[in-house]
Amino acid sequence: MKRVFSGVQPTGNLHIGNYLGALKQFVELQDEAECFYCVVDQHAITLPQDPKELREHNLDIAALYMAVGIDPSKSSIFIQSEVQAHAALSWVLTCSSYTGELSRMTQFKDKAKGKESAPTGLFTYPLLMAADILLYDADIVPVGNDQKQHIELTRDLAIRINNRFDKKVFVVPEGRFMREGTRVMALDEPTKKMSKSAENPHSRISLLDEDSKIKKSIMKATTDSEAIVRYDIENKPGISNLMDIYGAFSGKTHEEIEKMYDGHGYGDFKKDLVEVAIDGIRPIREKFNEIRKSQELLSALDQGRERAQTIADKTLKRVYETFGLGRK
Ligand code: ATP
Ligand code: LTN
Repeated sequence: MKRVFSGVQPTGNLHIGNYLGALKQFVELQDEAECFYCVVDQHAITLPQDPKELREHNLDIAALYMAVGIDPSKSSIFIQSEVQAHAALSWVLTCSSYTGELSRMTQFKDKAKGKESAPTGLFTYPLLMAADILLYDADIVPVGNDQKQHIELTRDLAIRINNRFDKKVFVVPEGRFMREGTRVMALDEPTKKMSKSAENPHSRISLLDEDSKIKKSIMKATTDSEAIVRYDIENKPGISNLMDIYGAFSGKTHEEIEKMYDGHGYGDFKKDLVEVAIDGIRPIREKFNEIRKSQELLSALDQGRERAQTIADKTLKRVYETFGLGRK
C-alpha cells in the first residue's frame, strides 16, 4: 500500500480554497493509501503567532480534517510539534542543503520581497517540509501547485543523500498536484489566490462561516461591469472564479452555468451561488461544531501521534546511523 503525507498550517480557519484544492483529495486518498495528515504548527511559527490562538487553531484544523470526512480510524491525524523527529530530521537536512537552492524558492522570495533581512524560519521552511515528508517514507504528497518547488527540493535532498551514502536512506516522494481549475481566487482581488491569512475576511469563504457571512462575502465579491455570466479567466477573473466555486459545489460545468444565466445579471447568479455555497458548507460547519467539543477529537490526535511517532522514530534512527550521529 502506498503511503501519503500532507500538511496544513494552523494559521487560520480553512477556506473553500483549501477544501476544494486539498482536503477533498485527502479524503479521496484514504481509501487507496495509508495516509498521514499533519497540522504543521512548527511551520506556522515561521511568522509570529499568538500562542493561545495557535493552540486553538491546532485543534480547529484537526477537527476540520475530521469534519470534511477524514476518518481517524483509516488515516492518522496529528500535530507536527508533538512528534520531535520533525525538527531533528530538519537539522540533518539543513546540513545537506545549500543556501543557493533555498534562495531560489519563489515562496521565500515573495515573502521576503523588499526586505533587507527576512526571518530565518521562512528561509529554512522547505527543509522542515522535506523532513515532514521523508520521515514517513511517503510515496505521494497531495498539495497545491504552489508547493511544486518545495516537493522538487525534497526529492533533490532525498536523491542527494541516497547517492552520497550509496543506499536507500529515503524514499523519493512524488507530488500529486491539483488541477488548475481547483485554485480558488480571492473574492475581493480575483487575481490573487484565496488565503486564510489575508486581512480582509470577505476575501475568502471560511468553512466555519455563518450563512450570513457567506452571503455577504459573495454579494460583495468583485466582478466586472459587463454583467454577462461568461467564463473568461483572462478578462473576467472575478465572475470566472465565482463560476468555478459554483461548479465545484454543484457539479455543473461552465457551459451549463452560462446557459442557466443567459440573459440574467450577476445579481441572480450571485443569489443562487449563495444558496449553493451555504448548502455545501453548512454540513461541514455543523459536523465541526460537534467534533471540536468532543473527546473523540483528542483520542484521534493521541492515536495519530502514536502511529506517527513509531514510524518517525524508526526513520530518524536510520538517518542518525547513516550520518554517524550519537552512538550505538
Ligand atoms: P496562508 O494564508 O497561511 O498562506 P493558505 O490558505 O495558502 O495559507 P496553506 O496552509 O498554505 O493555505 O495550504 C493548505 C493547502 O491548501 C495546500 O495544499 C495549498 O496548496 C492549498 N490551497 C491553499 N490556498 C488555496 C487556494 N486558494 N486554492 C486552492 N488550493 C489552495
Ligand atoms: N507548505 C505546505 C504545508 C506543509 C506540507 C508539508 C504539505 C508543510 N509540510 C508536508 C505537504 C507535505 C503548504 O501547503 N503551505
